[in-house]
Amino acid sequence: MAPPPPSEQPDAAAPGAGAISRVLIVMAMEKEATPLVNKFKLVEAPASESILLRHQNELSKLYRLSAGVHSARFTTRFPKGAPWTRFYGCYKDLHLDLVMPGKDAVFGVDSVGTVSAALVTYASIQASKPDLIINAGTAGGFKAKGASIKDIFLASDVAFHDRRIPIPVFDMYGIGARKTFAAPNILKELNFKVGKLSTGDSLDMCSEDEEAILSNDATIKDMEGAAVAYVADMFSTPAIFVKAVTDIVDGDKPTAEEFLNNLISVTAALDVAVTKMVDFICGKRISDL
Ligand code: FMC
Repeated sequence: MAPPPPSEQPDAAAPGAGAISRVLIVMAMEKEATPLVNKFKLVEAPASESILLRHQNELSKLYRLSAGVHSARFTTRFPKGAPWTRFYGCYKDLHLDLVMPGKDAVFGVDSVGTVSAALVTYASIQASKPDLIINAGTAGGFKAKGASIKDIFLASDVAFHDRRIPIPVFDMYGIGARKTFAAPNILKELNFKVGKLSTGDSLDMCSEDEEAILSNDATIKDMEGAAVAYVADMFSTPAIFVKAVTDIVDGDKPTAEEFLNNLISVTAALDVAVTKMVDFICGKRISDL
């Protein structure tokens, strides 16, 4: 039988048996992602181009050059019309894909929130079959639970706080509480804080949300984490959630103002944290995390 085309070949050249080779980073906002795109020297996959074909070309070049050290495999293109963006590249022993839901077609702002996050996560898992997902982003923090501005948290659990369905069992489905993939060695090595993450589709917090967040026992609050976790679990892909605190939810400053004032400086802290994490992941197996 003829050998399969390069894009169908297994990642035989992965650094060590069982080592993590493909990492998918899911982020919501361009401002959060740009420093990481630069740091990892990722390049943008043009929306209109056939990703499959382009990667086959890249691969055959790589195979010619170095007997295939890296597979740049991303076997399905994003569908036409989706605003999702993808940056990719090799960093040390890893193939990285950094994806974002992109800009809203009508308003031109980052498509933050659960719907877009779930969609782009779904499409990216189908396309790249990552070994590991990192959902990185900003979050609000509760000072009553020990959060401060610029803290970096690894979420131990995720849940929703705005899916109220007061019917038995549907209520629990709505909350959707789940444990995240435990990464004790990342925590030990990188000294991040640990806390539960609560996700909802609003930046602000009404009293019903507050009650739900308290009952979720959350230390941090975002707009994507539990949605990414839902999709990652559906396809049995380990996912870790690294969140940097831009605003103190139970403080005295208006959330939107505090968020915008701190976004750039906190994003810098997030990028340092994600870089350290990716450096740690290099050459490790999932079970080493
Ligand atoms: N509440 C909810 N989300 C956020 C937050 C807060 N106090 N601070 N920062 C965020 C994150 C969300 O996940 C969004 O991606 C973005 O920042 C705010 O639109």
